[in-house]
Amino acid sequence: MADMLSFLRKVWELARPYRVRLFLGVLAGAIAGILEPLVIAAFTAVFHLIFSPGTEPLSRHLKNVPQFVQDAIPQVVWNWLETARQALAGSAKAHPAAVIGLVAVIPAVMFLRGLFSYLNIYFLQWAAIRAITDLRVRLFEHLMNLSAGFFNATNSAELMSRITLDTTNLQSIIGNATAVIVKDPVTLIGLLVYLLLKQPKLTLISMVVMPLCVIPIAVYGRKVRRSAGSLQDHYAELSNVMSEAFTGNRIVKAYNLEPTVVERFRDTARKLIGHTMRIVRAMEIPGPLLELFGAVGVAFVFLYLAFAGGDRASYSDFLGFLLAIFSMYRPIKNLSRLQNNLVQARAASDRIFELLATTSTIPEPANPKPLSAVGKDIQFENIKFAFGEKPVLQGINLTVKAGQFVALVGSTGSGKTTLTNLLLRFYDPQQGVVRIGGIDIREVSTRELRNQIAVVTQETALFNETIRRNIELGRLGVSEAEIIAAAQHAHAHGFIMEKPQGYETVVGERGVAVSGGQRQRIAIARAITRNAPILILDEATNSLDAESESIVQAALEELMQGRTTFCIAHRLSTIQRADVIAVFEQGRIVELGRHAELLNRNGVYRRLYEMQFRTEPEEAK
Ligand code: DGT
Ligand code: MG
Repeated sequence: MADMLSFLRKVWELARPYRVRLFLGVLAGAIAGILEPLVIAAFTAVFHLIFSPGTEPLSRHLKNVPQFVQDAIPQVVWNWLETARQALAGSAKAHPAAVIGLVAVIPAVMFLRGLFSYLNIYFLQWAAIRAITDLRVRLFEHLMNLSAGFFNATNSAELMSRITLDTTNLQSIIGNATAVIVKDPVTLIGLLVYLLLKQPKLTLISMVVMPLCVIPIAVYGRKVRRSAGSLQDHYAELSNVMSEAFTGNRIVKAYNLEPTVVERFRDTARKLIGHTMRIVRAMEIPGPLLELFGAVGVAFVFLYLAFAGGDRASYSDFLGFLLAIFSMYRPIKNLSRLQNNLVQARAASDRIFELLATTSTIPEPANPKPLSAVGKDIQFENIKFAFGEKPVLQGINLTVKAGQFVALVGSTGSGKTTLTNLLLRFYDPQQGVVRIGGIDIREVSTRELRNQIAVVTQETALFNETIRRNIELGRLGVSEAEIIAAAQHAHAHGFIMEKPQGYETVVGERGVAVSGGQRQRIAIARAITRNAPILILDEATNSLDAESESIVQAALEELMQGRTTFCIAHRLSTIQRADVIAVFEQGRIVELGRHAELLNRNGVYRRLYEMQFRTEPEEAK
């Protein structure tokens, strides 16, 4: 119960900016709810007037119309009703207009009820979709500010399903629920008051079985909650299967994995069946049960009338009574679903709010220091870092002077990329400090820090946009001339111009529409436009042929002028002129020095070097 309250409070927080429409929607719902008994009152009044206009005063005919409505009827209308009654008592043809007007009251009240029901749902949905859109944007924004570690640990397809599916669920459920939440209780109470006022005894008789209704509602509510949660999990899993299968479709094809993937999809999809059916049962069983209870109640009333006899009500009163009883089904049914709806909404929103509560493991400093990396040394002091148990980096001490060219070499998995990730503050080290110009990078806003760094990553990532845009993303708002100059430096201009659409070529999802080497050159152009004082090149030229590599290498070396550069390379030919070469082995820097020094040392570096240049070891000397 307390959970439910805190859930409703959160929903209210979301809806608060739209409270005016929300209020209008609630108001329209209340009016529509009140109009429901009035439809019946109007119906029975007209029925009574048509079948026994008699000589009784008008108020007798209107006895089913609540007093406050009667009081609100203006004298003109009253006179006109009286005219109609008299006409009906004699001949309807005497005053046809009055009679038609009288009968028209039924569609008129019906119209009003329909109109307000519509406004009720319209306004509430108006507020719901806006509140949900805000939530969606907030969720996405929140996720975008979470750390790299979070994205490593979380499945991206699952996140997508959170943002699209769970929020959509929440919206449709809230939309449905809000329509019910106001109108139906009002209708129900209105009808009940109407019935108790007019036919207290019959009403109570018909209600004896009503308490039984609580049972199915309570029983199914719990089941729905569990199934709704599992449904969401399975949908997330389904998106995951799909996203892997679609993005990895080349491997799926090459290895004939289609049946395997389809099988996995089928298994996951089938898991949805059981839970969906449980929800269907929970939603659909209470309805007919309630109708059954209602019918049993009415049957009791007939039995009472048949056996007790006595004060049998007049036809029209009894008609009104029956109409009112049957009109109560729909709101009761809706209210019984409401509980299930709310339970499902909570299951959907629990996850959303859970995500929103996730805090970044890379905290932003409260009072960030300004940072300009130009001319500043970079220091890694006694760094220790682990993703899990086993340290990926330990005892790292490395000072890089401003403008130096540092090469990080070493076997695969030895922690080179991870070290640059620490500089980018994708993660914080468990021990030790990274400083730029003496300032701990944790005291600088990540935004400002990353503004100082241009990076070409190992897995070149392009966005599914034009080449121009991909280059421009290095620094938003750069001029056309700069984009072209960057592309020329990256040795990309030539192949770009050969494409029919030139710079407007769309590179496809993750750059599939351009070759690996082209992708890499676009990424280098992007790094060039960034024009940042620190440069990280992680295997930046590994996809290029020897000729392009040497040209791009020349361009990169030009770019390195005056910038502090971290260059990770497996091909040692590209880093021989580095100011410092750091040799990594199992998370430690085992050798540090210039090319010639390291060769002379006869250690790890020399071994690596000789393996690559086995055919021409002479050259090394
Ligand atoms: P490379 O690119 O193959 O030459 O290797 P490095 O030296 O760039 O290796 P690095 O720094 O990417 O990875 C070092 C170790 O850390 C390796 O054992 C894999 C592990 N590792 C890297 N990234 C993650 C991650 O996101 N999560 C976990 N759990 N482990 C990671
Ligand atoms: Mg790497």
